[in-house]
Amino acid sequence: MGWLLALGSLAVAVAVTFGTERKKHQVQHGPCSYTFILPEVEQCQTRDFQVTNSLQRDSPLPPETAHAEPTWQERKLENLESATENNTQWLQKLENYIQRNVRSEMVEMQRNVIHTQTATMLEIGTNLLSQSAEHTRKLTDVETQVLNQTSRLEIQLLEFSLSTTRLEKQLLQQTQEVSRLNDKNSYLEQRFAAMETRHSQELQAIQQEKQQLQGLLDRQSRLVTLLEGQLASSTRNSTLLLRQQAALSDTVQRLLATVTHCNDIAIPSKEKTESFRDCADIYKSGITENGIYSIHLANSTQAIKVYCDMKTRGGGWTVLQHRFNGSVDFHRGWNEYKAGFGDPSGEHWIGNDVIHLLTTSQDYTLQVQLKDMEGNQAYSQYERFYTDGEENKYSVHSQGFSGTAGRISSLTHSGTMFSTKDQDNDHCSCKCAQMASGGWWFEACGPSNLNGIYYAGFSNVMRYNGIKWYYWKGPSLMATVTTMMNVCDMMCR
Ligand SMILES: *[C@@H]1O[C@H](CO)[C@@H](O)[C@H](O)[C@H]1NC(C)=O
Ligand SMILES: *[C@@H]1O[C@H](CO)[C@@H](O)[C@H](O)[C@H]1NC(C)=O
Ligand SMILES: *[C@@H]1O[C@H](CO)[C@@H](O)[C@H](O)[C@H]1NC(C)=O
Ligand SMILES: *[C@@H]1O[C@H](CO)[C@@H](O)[C@H](O)[C@H]1NC(C)=O
Ligand SMILES: CC(=O)N[C@H]1CO[C@H](CO)[C@@H](O)[C@@H]1O
Ligand SMILES: [Ca+2]
Repeated sequence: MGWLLALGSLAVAVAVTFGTERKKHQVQHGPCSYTFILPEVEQCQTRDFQVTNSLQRDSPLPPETAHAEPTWQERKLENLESATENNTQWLQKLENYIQRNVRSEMVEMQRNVIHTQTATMLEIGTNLLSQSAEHTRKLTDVETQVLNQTSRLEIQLLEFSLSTTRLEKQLLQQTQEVSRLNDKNSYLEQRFAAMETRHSQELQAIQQEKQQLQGLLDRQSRLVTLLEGQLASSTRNSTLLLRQQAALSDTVQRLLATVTHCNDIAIPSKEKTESFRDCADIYKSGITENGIYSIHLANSTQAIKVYCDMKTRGGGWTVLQHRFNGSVDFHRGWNEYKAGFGDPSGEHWIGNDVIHLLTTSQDYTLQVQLKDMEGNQAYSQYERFYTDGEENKYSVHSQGFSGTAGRISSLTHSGTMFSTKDQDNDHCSCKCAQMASGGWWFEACGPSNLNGIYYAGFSNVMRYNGIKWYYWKGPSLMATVTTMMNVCDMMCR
């Protein structure tokens, strides 16, 4: 193509340069004809004729040349002819060459071009095809996607519509429910109102009843206070009566005591008029016979019968306890030991209250006199002796031990409380008064018990519950003995 264009332009250039000049020469060579346009001779004045112009000089001779010498002209003509011939040959060669070359190259070129074009076109075509296929595929993809989306959207829409219908249904149901509930509610409200009215009526009735009851209660409480007042006054009346009765019985007792005392001491009415505190008092008044006398405890008008030992160690001993033949039972309870038992003329216990009152009214000495079956006698003495009152369980207090009945005191130490079979105040987990019998100042249970069981006759049997004064005779060796506890004031020391 490029070739054709170049040749075309050459031809045009030639035409432009010489087209308008005088003469045209045409050369026919095979199928190709070559036209040479040569300029007019008169225009070429120069002598040095150029070979390059020889083609243009291929024309009839200019008029100036015809006027020159014929030999030179002939030579020149010959030269021209050969040159023309050479040129023609050269041109032919050139032409041949050109033709050959041009043709083959043209063909080649055309073939090449066609090939190239075809390839290019094919390539382009395939490219286009592939591109279009790609586009088509993409388009299909897009389409499927769109379809997918659409279907999905449709499904969603369907679901939405379904759910919407469901929701609508539910809404409808709920609406129905709400209306039903409303109905029920109104029904309940009616019932509630009815109940309320009934309740308020009942409440009113109850309140009325309550008021009635309140009135009744008031009346009853008034009655109760009235009754209480009556009860209190009657109680006062009864206590008054009791007190009167007690006073009367006291008076009777005193009268009886006076009578018996008058019987006992009929003749020595001189001493009787005096009031004695204890046997020492009586002894000091000049009476030295053993016997039963009346004494008055401090600040008391009550007379107490006591046995007075006026012989032993100076005399004037007030006897608290005496045993000699076992005729009296000493296994007794708290109240009997408190009040005393037995007769002063026989075996007896003077009583814990009397012992307490007597021994705390002034200083007293205690003497324990003991005698065994064979007639051996011994004694233990305590320079100071007293007992507490019942509130302290008649605790014993003693000091200043001496005597012949053992080098160690057999009386339990100070502070030991009194115990009986019915009141356990000892320091034993057992009950000493029940084990050892009688009432005594048991510790746990201690080395003495002058109120144990009185066993008559000789015996080698160990008896835990017999009369005991350990540090004189050991445990329970005191069968058939005489015991006496007596007290005396300063006089007897
Ligand atoms: C739609 O696309 C989703 C993923 O984007 C795919 O899981 C599903 O299978 C596709 N559905 C259809 C019908 O092509
Ligand atoms: C209490 O005694 C008085 C007189 O002493 C008597 O008037 C009154 O009725 C008695 N009360 C009772 C409840 O017995
Ligand atoms: C007896 O009375 C006197 C005064 O009258 C008093 O000091 C003394 O403590 C009383 N004794 C007893 C044991 O009550
Ligand atoms: C004990 O002595 C008293 C007074 O002396 C007497 O009455 C009684 O009969 C005696 N009893 C015995 C068992 O000896
Ligand atoms: C005028 C001219 O140049 N003539 C030549 C033509 O060709 C032959 C042989 O090729 C030459 O010998 C001439 O001189
Ligand atoms: Ca005990």
